Amino acid sequence: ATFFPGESHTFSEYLLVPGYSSSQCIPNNVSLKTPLTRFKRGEKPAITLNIPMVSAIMQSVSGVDMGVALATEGGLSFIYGSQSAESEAAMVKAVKDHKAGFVQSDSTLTPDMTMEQVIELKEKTGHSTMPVTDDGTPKGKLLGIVTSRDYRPSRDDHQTKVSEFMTPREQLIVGDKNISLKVANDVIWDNKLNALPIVDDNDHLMGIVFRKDYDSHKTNPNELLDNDKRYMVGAGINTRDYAERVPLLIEAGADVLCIDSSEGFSEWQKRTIEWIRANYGEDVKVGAGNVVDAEGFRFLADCGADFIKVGIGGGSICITRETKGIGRGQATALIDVCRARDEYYEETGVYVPVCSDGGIVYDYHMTLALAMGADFMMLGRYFARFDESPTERVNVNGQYMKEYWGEGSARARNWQRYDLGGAAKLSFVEGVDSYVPYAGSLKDGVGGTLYKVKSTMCNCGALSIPELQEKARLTLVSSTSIVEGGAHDVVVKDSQQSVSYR
Ligand code: MZP
Repeated sequence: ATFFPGESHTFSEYLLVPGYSSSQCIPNNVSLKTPLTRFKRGEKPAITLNIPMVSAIMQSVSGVDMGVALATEGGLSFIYGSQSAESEAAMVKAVKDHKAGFVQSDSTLTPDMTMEQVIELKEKTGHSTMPVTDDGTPKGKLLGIVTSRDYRPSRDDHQTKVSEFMTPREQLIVGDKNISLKVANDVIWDNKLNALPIVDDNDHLMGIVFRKDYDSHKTNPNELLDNDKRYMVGAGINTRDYAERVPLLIEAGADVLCIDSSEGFSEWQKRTIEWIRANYGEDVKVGAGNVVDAEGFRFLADCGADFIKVGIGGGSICITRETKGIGRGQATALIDVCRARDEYYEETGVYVPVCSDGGIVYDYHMTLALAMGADFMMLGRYFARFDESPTERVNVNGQYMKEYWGEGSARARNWQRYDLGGAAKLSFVEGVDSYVPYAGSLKDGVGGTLYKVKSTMCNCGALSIPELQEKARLTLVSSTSIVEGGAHDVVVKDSQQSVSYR
């Protein structure tokens, strides 16, 4: 056997030691731009992210709403692959087709449609808010809106008619089409709705402005309705059905793919990448993983992976280490792999971005991951807490929670992620089904987190991620000093305080 020297550590065992900050080091001057895909020295990556965050390839995290909301903030979602290739492709297409503030023509309803039909349409289009017009087309007269709250009712009666649960538009429309969002916001938020319909002088539906599009209360809705930018989106694939799945995802408009596997140092991943290269050359971008050491990184880099994910057993819902005894402390794994990435770059002139996947608990863990060399992070638990994750918000003992389950849990039954060949089935579980505290909108959550990341970068004298990686000074901490790091030897008045400060 080979014994790795030293122990493997987690993020919580490290701290950053501040460096010199000049007067230029203010959060507003910090850029979080980062490469997503491999590039040669002197060239630019084909895909860059504006923020170093991608959402996990999981049923309970990455659907259409997450894809749109995260892309809006400058990150990227990987739509989950543990569904049929057709429904995954439909989700990819829905994100690509989603225009800020605009309603797709196939998402309109008529008042006499049944709940069952609404749900069917929702599954096809992935939209969480749908307008109801008198003739079912966007040209028709707008009668109301059906929101995701309406078509996820606990009532079983799927034969209920749309007219019985739609929100009448009279409650929503304010003035003519030049209404300001300030007024609209008040109306929408009072009604706890996420969308505002805009009609023309003849009462024809022009589109819908979604809550996540309200950048400022002064935004004129018309600006959002002329907007034709397309969102970037990724999609998970597995090492079994790629020959059928990849073409559908590419056709649907996926910008990048990622092989979703708990253990990526395998011939299966090599075969998958080879198939993609043979059929699409370098045009289709594909990430691979997960690995936890230099050897695994080099193997996937040589196979041609566009980025490589690091992390085994550190995910919040993961019990792989307990079940199989494999894995490595996330910080140590990341440091080892990033060193290998830098050596590979020196040697070959090819930079292969590294993604730290799983185990981010506090916002400061993100700054640590970037300082240790990660180009971006994949997050599951973090995003599952927001409105935009595809799961139910439930009240558990008086506290709002969102459901969050692992891809290796009995609930997800994603056997392909853990597949080692042989009979196709989930032999034992490697993940749990859980709740995470509800945390409001993605926009607010991500904004707060990244402000902290930028502030810490300033404390380290860094205005960009590469600069942080170069300048960061890290120290391991003893278990006693971890205790010292929290509030201690005082009686905290409000126990929620320490939680909200993180
Ligand atoms: P976290 O952000 O919740 O800590 O971790 C998310 C990551 O855990 C995912 O991106 C994936 O790599 C991993 N994951 C997903 N499902 C399981 C499981 O059921 C898992 N064991 O480990």
